[in-house]
Amino acid sequence: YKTTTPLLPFCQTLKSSFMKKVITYGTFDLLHHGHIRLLERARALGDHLTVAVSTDEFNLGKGKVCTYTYSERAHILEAIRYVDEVIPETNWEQKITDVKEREIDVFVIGDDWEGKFDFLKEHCEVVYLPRTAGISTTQIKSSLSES
Ligand code: C2G
Repeated sequence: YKTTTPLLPFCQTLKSSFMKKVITYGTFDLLHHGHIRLLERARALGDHLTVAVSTDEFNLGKGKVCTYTYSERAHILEAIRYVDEVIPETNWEQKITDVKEREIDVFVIGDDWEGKFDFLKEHCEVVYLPRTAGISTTQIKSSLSES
């Protein structure tokens, strides 16, 4: 028999209510294995990973001038198996709204930010992961400029 109410949306709603959703924020310029290890570990904390990528304008506020534009950085992140969704990070205030509206269970970021986002603890788990030593976008830029 043909069901009148399509099952797919129901299954998606059901799935989304049981999925453990993770979010992280960052610039992710000149993507390197430190970023990939962060994304891999973040994704492993749940069933779905959203990455909020800093826009070019927001990066200027962080004192960062990116090599890749926002759309290039977003496109690269969308190609990573650990990333399920990419959204823009446009300001410092959006995290609580993002966590609430997207029903996020875990906020993850590298421990260079240790303690900086503890205000999110009343809304979700907050996990600071050890950074990968010996690699950074800044180091990549300087080694390229020396060569
Ligand atoms: N990272 C890492 N190991 C590295 C370099 C980066 O684990 N060697 C992590 C950072 O800790 C961060 C993520 O990779 O969790 C992205 O790093 P950046 O692009 O430098 O992000 P950042 O400028 O710290 O932006 O609102 C939060 C900010 O947007 C974070």
